[in-house]
Amino acid sequence: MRTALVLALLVFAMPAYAANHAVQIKGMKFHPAKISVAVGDTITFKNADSMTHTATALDGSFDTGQLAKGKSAKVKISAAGAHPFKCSIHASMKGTVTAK
Ligand SMILES: [Cu+2]
Repeated sequence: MRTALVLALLVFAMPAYAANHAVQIKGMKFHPAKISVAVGDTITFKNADSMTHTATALDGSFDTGQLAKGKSAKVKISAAGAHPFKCSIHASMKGTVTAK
């Protein structure tokens, strides 16, 4: 009984339709720079540049940390709304994740 309840809660908490989106960092830019997602989706940022970058939300909702050349990080978008982000090393690198 208890196991069934726990399983039911797990299924409820992790919808099967959560999607992963890919953003490439190349040429000091995010590709794409504007990403539309559903709340609960994940985004994988991959750094294809030779220098280190980050993807850091201005509202603190996500942060890849420092990504060296060839590294990637997956972040989860948990809140609805627009989340502007930037590279914390290069202020000119900007983008926006919009979640609904
Ligand atoms: Cu950068």
